Amino acid sequence: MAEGPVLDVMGAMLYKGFLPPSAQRALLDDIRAVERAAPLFDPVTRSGRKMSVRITSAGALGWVSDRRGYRYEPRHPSGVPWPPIPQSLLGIWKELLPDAPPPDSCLINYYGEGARMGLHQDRDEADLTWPILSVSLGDDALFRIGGAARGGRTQSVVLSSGDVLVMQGPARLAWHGIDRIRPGTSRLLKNGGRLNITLRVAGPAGEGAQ
Ligand code: MD3
Ligand code: FE
Repeated sequence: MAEGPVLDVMGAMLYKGFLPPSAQRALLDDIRAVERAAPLFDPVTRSGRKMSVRITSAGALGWVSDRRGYRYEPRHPSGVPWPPIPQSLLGIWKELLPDAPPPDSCLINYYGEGARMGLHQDRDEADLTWPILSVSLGDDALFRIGGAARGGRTQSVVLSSGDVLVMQGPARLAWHGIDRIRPGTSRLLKNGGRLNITLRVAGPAGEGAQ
C-alpha cells in the first residue's frame, strides 16, 4: 500500500522519498541497461540548438527532437527499436495509477553540470488526459511549475533522488521546467548529475502498451 503524497504542488502529487536507496540502485541498474541498448544522445531543436539535457527512451515510443522538430518515434536515432520499459518502473506506475492504461513511453533525461530545461508544456502525446509519472535519481534539481497558462505565477520545489511526481488532472498541462541541478548532492550516480525518468501514455490509448 502506497503512502499518500507528502506534497501537492498545483495539483501535482509529489511522493518525497518514494524509492528507498536500495530501490534507487536497482532502478539505476535497469536504466544503465536501457542506455547500453539505446545510448543517451544530444537532442537538437528545430533551429539546430543543442539542448543541454541528454536523452534516450524505452518502450514502444520514444521522444526525439532534431532539425525536423520534436515527436515520438518507434526507434532510437541509430535505427534500433527502443528497449522495453523496465518492470521496476511499470510496477511504480501500476501502484500509483491503477486505473490508467500502461505507459508505452519512458523518457530518460540526463542532466550533467549546468544542464537545465526551460519552461514548457508536455503536449506531444496523442491523448493529453492520461497522467505522467516522473522518477528522479541522483543530484537534487530545482523544479519550477506554473499553471496551464503561459507566464503565470510559478512555484519552485526541490526534486531529490527517489522522489516520484505524478502529474494528472489540471496539472497535466502545467508549464514546468528544471532551473538547475545541485552538483554533489547525491552519491548515487558515479559520475554525478541527475537522471529523470518520465512514464507516459504517448500513443493512442491501448496501442503499443507493453
Ligand atoms: C509537469 N522533465 O521530460 S519531470 C520532461 O526533471 C520534463 O527532467 C523534467 O519536464 C525533468 O518533459 C520534469 C516532472 C514532470 C514531468 C512531466 C510533467 C512535470 C510535469 C508534465 C506536465 C506537468
Ligand atoms: Fe516536461
